[in-house]
Amino acid sequence: MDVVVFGAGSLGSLLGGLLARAHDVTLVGRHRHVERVRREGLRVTGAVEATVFPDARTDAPASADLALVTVKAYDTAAAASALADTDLDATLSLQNGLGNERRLAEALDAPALAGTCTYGARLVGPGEVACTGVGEVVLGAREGGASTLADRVGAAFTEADVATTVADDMPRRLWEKLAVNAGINAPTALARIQNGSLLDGDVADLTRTAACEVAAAARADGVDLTDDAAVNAVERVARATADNRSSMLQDVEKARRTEVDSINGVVSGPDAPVNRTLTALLRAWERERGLRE
Ligand code: KPL
Repeated sequence: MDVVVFGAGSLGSLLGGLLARAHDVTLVGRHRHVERVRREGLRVTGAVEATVFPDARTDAPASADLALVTVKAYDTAAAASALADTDLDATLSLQNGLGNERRLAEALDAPALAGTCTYGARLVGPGEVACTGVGEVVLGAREGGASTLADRVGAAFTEADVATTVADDMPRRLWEKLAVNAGINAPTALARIQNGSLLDGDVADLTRTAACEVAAAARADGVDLTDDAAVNAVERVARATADNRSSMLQDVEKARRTEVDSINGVVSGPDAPVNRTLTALLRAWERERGLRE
């Protein structure tokens, strides 16, 4: 399969590197990283070790079977317009937040699959990405149900030894992932702590409540996500990624805009005071640093 990874940051580079073991991969990313990959290949270190030689560039190629979109949620519209002239059979969003695949489907002339990913990744520097935890990619039709396209993409990922499940309940899984990110990302970013530190102490309640508020919003949207399921999911992921620094903590440490709008901000109404507070605090931090209006 011919795969273009649009957004060769940490997760995009890791997945691109893993997929390049079995497929033709093009990484689209920033100049310095792309230049190094072109000259010396991409080194995957940590829990998986490999050196691969994908194509690498700063703009979208003319065609690909699949565009794997891994940009930050707030860059999805820009990614879609950059891919507008690429001849594609399908896109797969592996991003935080809700609605990314809908945005891709609306903007591009190719079906969009939805997905979640629990692999841990850290961009060590140009040309090197560390796998900080072997997780799983789950992908499927964005509105749920069976999909031969999802089966085909899932088989291609499996062929490259990327642990992958094809699921027929993506809407529920995306809401559950939102509950996990709502409970982990903002608290770790604000308190500057690793994911595992959320499991005990005062902040554990905050994490659980943020996840339950997301579960309530999911139910209001017709998705069957119980509070228990949301709490179990957030605790399971915090335990499995205990030593990781969440993507939002990494953003804050690098003084970059966060994805709070697409995570806690999705459920920041009057019935969700914890998510509203977390959103307000991170937005204030971004505003003070000139990262948002
Ligand atoms: O997706 C993540 C993120 O950091 O964005 C989790 C699952 C919380 C792992 O750190």
